[in-house]
Amino acid sequence: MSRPSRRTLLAAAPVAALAGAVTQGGAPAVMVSTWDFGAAANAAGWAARADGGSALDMVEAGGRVAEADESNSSVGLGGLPDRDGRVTLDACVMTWAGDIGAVCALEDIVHAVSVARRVMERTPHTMLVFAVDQGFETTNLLTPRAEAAWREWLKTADYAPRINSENTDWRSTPGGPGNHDTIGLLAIDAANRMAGACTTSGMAFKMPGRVGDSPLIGAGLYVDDEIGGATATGVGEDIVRVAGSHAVVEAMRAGLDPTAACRRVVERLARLRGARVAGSQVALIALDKQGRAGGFALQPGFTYAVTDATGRTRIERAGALFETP
Ligand code: SD4
Repeated sequence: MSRPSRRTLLAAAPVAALAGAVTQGGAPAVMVSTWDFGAAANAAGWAARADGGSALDMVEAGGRVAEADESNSSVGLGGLPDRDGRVTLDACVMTWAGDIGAVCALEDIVHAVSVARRVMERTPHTMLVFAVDQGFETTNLLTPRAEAAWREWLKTADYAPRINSENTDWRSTPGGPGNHDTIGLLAIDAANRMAGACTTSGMAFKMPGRVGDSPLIGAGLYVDDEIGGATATGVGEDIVRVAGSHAVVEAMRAGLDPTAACRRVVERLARLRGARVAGSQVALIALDKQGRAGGFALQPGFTYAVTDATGRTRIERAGALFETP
């Protein structure tokens, strides 16, 4: 079967005019995170801020909420396993000062974001592939629900349809429970410093050892305290190709607002990969130092949670490249 050319693909998938423009509205944001379930994460982050916590404390607190949420099948406890039935987590953090920490393929520890922070604060390195023995409690991350989903998957053991099946979930219920995904968080503290975090169990039924974008600074997360930050969710292989989060921050540095910056990077990916991204989701969110939040995705249905300094949270629906206007 012949593949449509890039030109055909882009012509067939018109860009929604001004999609995402609404995401610039509202009071200045102090915290933004991916998906509707980011609202609960933002509430924890906002509480950390109110307690005098730093931007790093805010994103860690938020990430931990998603990691502890068993119903979220892409983060922490309850995450869907690799094809051998092992749940492995990837996470990273980045601060206003350019301090970074990351962990990949972490097993048996729920709070990968805290391990990433520990790597940053207590080791001379920025990324570790094995868990650090620093007193983190160990837990079996494979919940009965995730195990059942894995056993069901084993019946076909076909990886590609799993990506499409995620797509089916968010196409059928945009913003609904099927949308649970990696969480990326960006926050500004009371001292006007920014930090970010990203935490995930990665793509369901991935090959053992596979690492996506989420623990990679520049791909799943990037923060520049002069400009703002960005974080990503979706098919990590595609996010890495364009160093997605760093590219968004650089687009903001060049003068684009957060939504336009995210959109520019999604468009770049579509030009680069053409039909090969037609069935994938890639979504980016950004927060600039003026407190403007924005986001943009390849596919419709992506939402993100934006919280202002008063603690008020709104859910924004991102514009998408493959959205029918
Ligand atoms: C990854 N971006 O590992 C992450 C996971 C994700 O839907 O967003 N999954 O590629």
